[in-house]
Amino acid sequence: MRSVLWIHFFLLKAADTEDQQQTDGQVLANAEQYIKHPLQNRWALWYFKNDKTKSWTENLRLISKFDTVEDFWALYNHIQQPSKLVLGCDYCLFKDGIKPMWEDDKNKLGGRWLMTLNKQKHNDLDRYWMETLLCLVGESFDDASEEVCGAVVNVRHKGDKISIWTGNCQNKEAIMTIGQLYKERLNLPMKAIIGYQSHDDTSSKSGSTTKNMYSV
Ligand code: MGP
Repeated sequence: MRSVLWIHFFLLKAADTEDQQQTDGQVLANAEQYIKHPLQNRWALWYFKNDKTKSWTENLRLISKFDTVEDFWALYNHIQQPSKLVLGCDYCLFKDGIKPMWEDDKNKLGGRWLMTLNKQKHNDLDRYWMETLLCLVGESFDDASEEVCGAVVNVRHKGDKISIWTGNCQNKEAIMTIGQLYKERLNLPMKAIIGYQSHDDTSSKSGSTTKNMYSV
């Protein structure tokens, strides 16, 4: 939460400074201008390109890492919004050191809160994804933020998906806190239900759906 405040603070400060420069006509030596604002964690952004000639792992590429508010926005503004990606592509934002795959030690006992957007909701995709990124880099889930490993957006013909991955699917209390706060942050209607599924169930599923361990 503190970091989200920093984000807003930074934006206000930037506007402030611009005004000052315009009125004074001179550049003030303001330390605030030069110090980047640290995030609680370092994050890595990954991109998945659906090339059928390669394996799933080969299609996953690290784009960049960042650990300040300023570098987050620089990266965010530099890359395509999810809605502009080719169908079959993903972005993944994970804490540095955790690969965005079920097999990573930090993910293998975990699962994900999964939001599936029907096709009419494609226009909301970018807004939901930005809010998800802000929840992560802003550590918005109180102590339960520790449980967060990362988030994924899948751009798919059958309906886009956004998920928040957590480290241990047995940590019900933290998972429920994350789910409830996430739903509030996305401003989803009360009647909209999102479900949490373990990676174990997702990776071994035989049909098209995976059973929910929890829902909010
Ligand atoms: P997907 O990209 O998560 O969802 O998984 P999609 O495309 O909507 O497909 P669906 O099965 O959910 O309907 C697609 C496929 O990518 C999976 O069936 C796996 O073969 C592969 N895959 C996805 N993930 C997240 C992993 C992973 O973490 N590890 C490995 N090895 N393969 C994965």
